[in-house]
Amino acid sequence: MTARPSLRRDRGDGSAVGDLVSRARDGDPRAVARLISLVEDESPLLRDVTGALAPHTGRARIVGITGSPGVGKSTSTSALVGELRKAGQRVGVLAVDPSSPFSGGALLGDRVRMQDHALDKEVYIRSMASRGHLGGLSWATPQALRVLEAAGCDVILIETVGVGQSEVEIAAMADTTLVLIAPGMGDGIQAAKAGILEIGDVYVINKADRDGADTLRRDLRSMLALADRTEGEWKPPIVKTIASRNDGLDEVVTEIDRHHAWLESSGQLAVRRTRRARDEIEAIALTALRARWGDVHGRSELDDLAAGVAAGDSDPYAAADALLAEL
Ligand SMILES: Nc1nc2c(ncn2[C@@H]2O[C@H](COP(=O)(O)OP(=O)(O)OP(=O)(O)O)[C@@H](O)[C@H]2O)c(=O)[nH]1
Ligand SMILES: [Mg+2]
Repeated sequence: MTARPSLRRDRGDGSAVGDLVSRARDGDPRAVARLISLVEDESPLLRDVTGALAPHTGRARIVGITGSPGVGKSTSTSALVGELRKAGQRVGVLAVDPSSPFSGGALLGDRVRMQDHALDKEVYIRSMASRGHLGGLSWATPQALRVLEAAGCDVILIETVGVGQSEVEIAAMADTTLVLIAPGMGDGIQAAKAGILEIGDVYVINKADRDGADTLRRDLRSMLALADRTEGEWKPPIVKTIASRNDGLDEVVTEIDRHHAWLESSGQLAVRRTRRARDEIEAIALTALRARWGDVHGRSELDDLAAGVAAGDSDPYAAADALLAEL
């Protein structure tokens, strides 16, 4: 951990933030780390930070990596970083753990795995936890992405730990979502359950060194053919990899590139990014609203209104209107 000198004395004028952002843009990893910490800590400087970052965002490709625990996400992420570095790309990695209240702990193993890239100045690696934020990941992750974009990352990989809702949330933040499955994990059935048939842009059958990879590929292909996918004519490819041996990741990169080209030519890139901005604005607004609601709720207004409704002096709609007028 790097020490964090206080920024408090600079609160309000934003000059410390401007300095941090320009250092981050120059590729200073400590400045990048500090900016992400400001995001995580919900610093009062956040408005200044996002304001200063805005002109430098919108260029990176964002790739989400999801899949069941142990399927090989971290191994694949590390191998992908290697491939992308070969192509001269600056890479950001955001490992997001929605279930952990602490960043780092659960992802320690991943950090060790990522050590191949620890000394590469063109790679930023950061783990984040939602820490029980109101609005959780939907609010914090996009801001961390902005920091990495401003730092000049060409590609940002988001690895999520966990299943279900978080996978869908991450998919909504990515331009391209990779869904990893592996033979022998009961993934054939899980796939349909978790809704991953709808979110994948590229499917990766990892651990292809194990028995059952071809069967899994066949099953997945027929399930995908039946799935109700709405976004145009993109047919998600299925790639086989052995991430632990660095095998097949070049093909994954090719498919990510092909998907990106399709996103651009079909107009879907703009659609997805606008939708993402919408979600982001909504998450920020709802978080603010909840905070204000908490303020109102904490006072006695609600109790008074409730007593009035219970006594028949008022109706609940009028009471709700009165409460909203307070916000
Ligand atoms: N046989 C085989 N093992 C692999 C392959 N890829 C990864 N593994 C192993 O599978 C285990 C889990 O890999 P991780 O990359 O940590 O999986 P993960 O999806 O990040 O796991 P969580 O973060 O816990 O959800 C490790 O022991 C890897 O070495 C592969 O292609 N073949
Ligand atoms: Mg992992």
